Amino acid sequence: MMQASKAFEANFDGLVGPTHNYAGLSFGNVASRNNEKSVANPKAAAKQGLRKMKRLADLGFYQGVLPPLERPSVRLLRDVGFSGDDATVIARAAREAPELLAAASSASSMWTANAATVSPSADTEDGRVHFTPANLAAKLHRAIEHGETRRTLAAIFADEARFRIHHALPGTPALGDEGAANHTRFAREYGAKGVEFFVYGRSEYRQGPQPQRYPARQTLEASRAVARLHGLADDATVFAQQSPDVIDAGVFHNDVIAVGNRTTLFCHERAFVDQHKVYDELRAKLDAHGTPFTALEVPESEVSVEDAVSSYLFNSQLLSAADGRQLLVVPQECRENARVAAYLDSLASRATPIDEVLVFDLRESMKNGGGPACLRLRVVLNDAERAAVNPRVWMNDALFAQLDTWIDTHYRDRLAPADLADPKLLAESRAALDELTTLLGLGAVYDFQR
Ligand code: SUG
Repeated sequence: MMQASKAFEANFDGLVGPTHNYAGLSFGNVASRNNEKSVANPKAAAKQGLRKMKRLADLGFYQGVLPPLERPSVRLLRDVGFSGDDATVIARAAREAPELLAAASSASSMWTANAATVSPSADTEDGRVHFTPANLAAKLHRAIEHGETRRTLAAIFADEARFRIHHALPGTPALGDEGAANHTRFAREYGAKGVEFFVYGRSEYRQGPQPQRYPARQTLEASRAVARLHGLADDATVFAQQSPDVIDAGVFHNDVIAVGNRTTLFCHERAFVDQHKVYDELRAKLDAHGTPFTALEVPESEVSVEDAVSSYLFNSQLLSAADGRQLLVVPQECRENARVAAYLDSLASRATPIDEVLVFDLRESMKNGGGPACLRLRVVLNDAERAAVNPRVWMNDALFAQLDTWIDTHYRDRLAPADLADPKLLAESRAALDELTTLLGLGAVYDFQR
């Protein structure tokens, strides 16, 4: 039996890459479709994300940075038959298959909640922190992330005695896996044994309700596979189905309708199939090791699912400060929706586990359906594990200043769909990433550096 050691939660945010754009690639993600073909501002996007990281680091949270992946992915374009030198490959793809060039150019790795599922060492059989990069099989532009993501994670969590980085599950519809966006962990303290909560959209082999309009990206079979790979005990896992109706309303990941932290689940009343049974199972499994559980449920009468999808109220970060207070980190859009703003204002006068609300402008990412929670990967680490993390990726004043200047040097402030055909974008992006690997001490993680 492992001793419960002192641990904390670190958030690793994805730095927005230089090719951030609006290509409308994610059917089922309402914001992605609504903003298709509008003009993006990669510089502003990267700075918005960076400011969130800095602010949370300043507040005393452990905040890390994950680098963007190499985009455009010339490798994808070659895999689908375009040939010649890199500039020719891009020119041919732009002419013959602009949608494939858009998929190859997406900066989607910024949403690191989809990078992997992570289980802390307190929960796993072998006492290591386990990572399974998500295959993201539902969307081409995301299905090309996991190999590079794995390489990045291995450069940051390199100590194999402490970190186990699996390969992604086979990328096929039966095993569609979207990573931590559909995974939540509850525990009394971060270092105590927890209960891991996996939410899926459909099952490949068992009959059950399915969404009719939009795809369910995560399967039960994938969630179970990840739990098995991580060596999680049956009495410390709960699997729940997301309600198909909310997927059809634009809830393409569970983190668009629910967020949890330690002993709190904050969610909409329509989030899950058999919602009260889900709470009961969570409560019972947590109670078995003396951990309390509170579900803070928001009723449709106060905030509709539609309001939740447009404001991203639940795509918030629920963070425990050092003094034990819980902070809810929400996007600006929550203040712009009158019902959501009223709900948030009412928290002050209600007895809830949320003590304070912090608001961030993340508009560039939000226009692609990525809020505060999408931008971060949670990794619970004890002191020894933290000491084993590549130290250069932790946010602090010096790294903030370096990255701010780096963004100014390398990023455009305007990127329209037609600009993806510009061969200069590849050179600019590689120059930026090359310098970034030095800033973050990552070594040669990108194909173009090997
Ligand atoms: O996979 N958007 C992402 C947003 C991911 C949000 N992540 C979480 N909820 N955890 C997606 O749908 C849009 C790209 C475009 O349309 O250009 C996009 O990929």
